[in-house]
Order: sequence, then C-alpha cells, then structure tokens
Amino acid sequence: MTTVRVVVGGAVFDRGRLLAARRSAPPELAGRWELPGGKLEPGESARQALVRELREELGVEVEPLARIDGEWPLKPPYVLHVWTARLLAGEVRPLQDHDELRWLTPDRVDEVDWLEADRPAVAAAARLLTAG
Ligand code: 523
Repeated sequence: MTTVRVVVGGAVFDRGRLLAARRSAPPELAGRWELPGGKLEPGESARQALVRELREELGVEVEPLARIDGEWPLKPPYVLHVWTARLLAGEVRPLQDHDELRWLTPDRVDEVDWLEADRPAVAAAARLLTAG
C-alpha cells in the first residue's frame, strides 16, 4: 500500500484578487497556470510547506488562512490540497518554476489555462472572493 503524499497549493488573496502563476517547467506542464506551491517535506505541515514554497518561488511572506475542502489527484502518490492565504509582505516575483504571474479578479479566473487538478479549488477561491 502506498501512502498518499501531499502537494500544497496556495490560493493567495490580495485586495480582492487571486494569484495565478504560469509554470515554466517541466515541459509537460510549462505554460499551464497553477496555484503556486509544492510538495511537503518530511516533518512539515501543509501551512509550513506553503509558507516555505511561496517564499522560495515568489519572494513573499504569506499567512495561510484555511484549507479549501477537497483533495484532488495528481500523479500518484501525490494529491493536491489547497489553502487560502493572505499576502503579508513583499511583491510577488517569478523567482523559480514560473515565468508569469497574474492577479485575477474573481470574475476573470477562467481567463487562464489552469492545471486540471487546480480547477475546483480555483472555483471555490473565486466564490470566497466574490462573497467578500
Ligand atoms: N501541481 C498541480 N497544481 C498545483 C501544484 C503546486 C502542483 O497540479 N497547484 C502538480 C504539478 C507537479 C506536482 O504537483 O506534477 C508537484 O508540484 P511541484 O513541481 O510544484 O512541486 P515541488 O516544487 O515541490 O517539486 P520538486 O521540484 O520536484 O521538489
């Protein structure tokens, strides 16, 4: 039996918008958009992993807020969990893994080509933003 391993993605909010990040690698994912994040390291909580990944990839500090209900399959043994997060400090820059970043208002989240696994969480995040 294989235990699932968690990849955490951040639905990062700032001033009523959601952050979308375009992957630059690997080739099969390049050009697709995601909620930025990555794999949990041993001993790390999802919140800790999210803070670390967004610091490394985007150069910002975030505060994880709450998990969005659900778990979405990735390449086994990985599954995607998504947390909402608030931008605390810094300006997002594509330091690693991404070549473009975009802040989307909730009515415009469908304008980018999200990775399949991210779509339900993106829709939920947009509903949260719309509800204010
Ligand atoms: N996804 C995905 N959506 C999403 C993320 C953060 C990741 O579908 N929002 C997928 C993409 C990869 C796998 O999850 O197939 C691992 O994500 P990755 O490469 O961002 O994780 P890292 O950065 O921890 O990976 P390593 O560079 O391998 O350590």
